[in-house]
Amino acid sequence: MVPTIHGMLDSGNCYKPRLLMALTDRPFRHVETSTRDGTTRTAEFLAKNPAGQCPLLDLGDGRLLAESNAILVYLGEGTPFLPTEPFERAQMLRWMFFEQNAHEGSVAVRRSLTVYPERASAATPERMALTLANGTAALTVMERHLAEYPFFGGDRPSLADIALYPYTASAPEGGFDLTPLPAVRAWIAAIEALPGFRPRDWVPPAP
Ligand SMILES: N[C@@H](CCC(=O)N[C@@H](CS)C(=O)NCC(=O)O)C(=O)O
Repeated sequence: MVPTIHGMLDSGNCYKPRLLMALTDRPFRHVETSTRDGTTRTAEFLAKNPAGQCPLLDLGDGRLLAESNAILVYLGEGTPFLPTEPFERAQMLRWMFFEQNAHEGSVAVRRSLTVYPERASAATPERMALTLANGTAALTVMERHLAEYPFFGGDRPSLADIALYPYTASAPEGGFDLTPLPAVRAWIAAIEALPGFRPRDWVPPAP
């Protein structure tokens, strides 16, 4: 059965599973589920994910899975993007936790405060300064890692790279300057050169 990914095209979290499916050339359905029009707050959607967030994976047999990085781990099983060697797998998970703890809450949040007019009232000078400082710190951690290693979690791309790519690539939309981060820019180019790579607004043809 072809899985369905409920997601918002403009969201980096929702892009992650779409990108994995594109890179592994597998079919799925995309159902546009936007946080901006209230779709994630309907009773029907809250019954599927009480957190009221997308992405949400629907396997079509009653099983539902929320949290973008958990979805990556499930859909990544058996693909080259999920290392089987225990230490390599743990390193991949380390960077996926980093993405959620240190990166997404600043780099992604500053972008949403910048690009969504409905969030303008939340974009206080203090919040913009804090997300800029924290996001720059997270991007600098990535730069230091990428100065030594080509990817996150091993010598080849893993789910950690797919988790970190969307909001790093769109960081300039949130006012982050990637010019002083050459290793991050080279890594972004390497991800975009992977066979099967698709941009954020890509949706698959109907299966
Ligand atoms: N940790 C979650 C975060 C998901 C998330 O924040 N999704 C946003 C869209 S990018 C959302 O649905 N926001 C609506 C809300 O939180 O009410 C994940 O990685 O899936």
